[in-house]
Amino acid sequence: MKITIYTLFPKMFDGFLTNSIIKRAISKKVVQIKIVNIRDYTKDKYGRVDTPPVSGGAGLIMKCQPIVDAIKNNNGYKILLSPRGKTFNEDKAKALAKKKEIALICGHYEGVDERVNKYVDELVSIGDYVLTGGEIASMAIADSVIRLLKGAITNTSLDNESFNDNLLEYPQYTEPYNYKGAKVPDVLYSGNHKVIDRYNRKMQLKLTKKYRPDLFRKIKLSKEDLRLLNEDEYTKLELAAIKKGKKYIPH
Ligand code: 6GU
Repeated sequence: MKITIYTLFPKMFDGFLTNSIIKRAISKKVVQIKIVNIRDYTKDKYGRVDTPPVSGGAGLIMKCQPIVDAIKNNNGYKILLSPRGKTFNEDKAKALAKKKEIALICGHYEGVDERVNKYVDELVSIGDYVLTGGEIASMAIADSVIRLLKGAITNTSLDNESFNDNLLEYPQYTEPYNYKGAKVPDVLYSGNHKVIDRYNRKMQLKLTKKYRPDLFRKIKLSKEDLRLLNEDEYTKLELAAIKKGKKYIPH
């Protein structure tokens, strides 16, 4: 895949391009990233790329000409980073990861001349807050897309992670068993992968239900999922039943 990022601040990408996974993806030719300085395309006699809006008012608005000329010969799918755009998510990352070429165009927070919009395919935001520019948003998008590309990371890392099937990731632990009184769940030492898988699925369901009820509502729960969700409840009821000398039969 080829990703071209158009920006007035190319230096902001130095760290991004030299971090381990992105750097490795570039050297393995999984992705080709080009950073283009929009300023190189201005035809303004004073070299301006932004000016105050025609109606007056605060801030500098990015001009049409440098942006449009910079992206003119790019045949990729063009995204203008803008707080007004549709909010980015993992499904969008997956859709973009299928494309051969994408262009990410970074705007100022004060804005971009409205007429640039018709030269791009889509406006995208990364969330409901305002950044000083589209640069960090473009890095977030590029990062999430690159890690989905074949060969960028080991594929097993992609299987059980947050947002697959609208489920959050299950908790993971490292040694020691007991850290300041907080213990690793014993089941994870059982060596029984069926039991561990079931436990992890249950934790995914419970954590998503608790922390992201909006995602939880979208999950198509299987009978087994419902059973897992109710398991602790049954155990409590079961114990109560046993205490009373009865056999508890869940239904
Ligand atoms: Cl894409 N740009 C800016 N300036 N702010 C944002 C954003 C984009 N997404 C969220 N906030």
